[in-house]
Amino acid sequence: MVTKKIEQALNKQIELEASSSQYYLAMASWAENNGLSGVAAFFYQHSDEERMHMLKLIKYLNERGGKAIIPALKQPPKDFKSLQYAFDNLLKHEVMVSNEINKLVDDCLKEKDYTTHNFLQWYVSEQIEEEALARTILDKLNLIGNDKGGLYLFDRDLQNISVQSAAADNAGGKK
Ligand code: OFO
Repeated sequence: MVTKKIEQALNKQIELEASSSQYYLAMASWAENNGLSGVAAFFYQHSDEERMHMLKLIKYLNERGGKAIIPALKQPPKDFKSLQYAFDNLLKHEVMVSNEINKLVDDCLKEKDYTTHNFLQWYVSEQIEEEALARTILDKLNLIGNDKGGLYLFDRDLQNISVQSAAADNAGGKK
């Protein structure tokens, strides 16, 4: 059974994962409208993953005797001024989510909720991976600068990353 404090904190995290999913969906749609099909595939995939993160939390909270609340969401931005800007936001967003997960882990220790603490370790590792991926992509973008050929290859690379990650998920992967 989770305490009220942990129930509230998990519900806050459910909202954060749901809004991450919406946010990346907005980026996917923007990229698709700008002819960047690989980037769009990457963000669509990422948006799906965030939804899975949300579902995992909802199911866990309900199983542990808490009540998961499905949140209302704010509309994400319609436009992003550049690719750099979109990925910069992705990284900032992931760093913020990592900080929130860390706070949640800390709350679990204070409440002596070792079961939820254990459950959250998956999120801790996931955040490390997501931050690292966002940094790698930003480094690539910085290298490319305004080079059109580079941008074409970058878009193709992201398409491949999305296909691989979708295949890993379907093979019973971690997400
Ligand atoms: Fe849910 O992993 Fe990103 O935010």
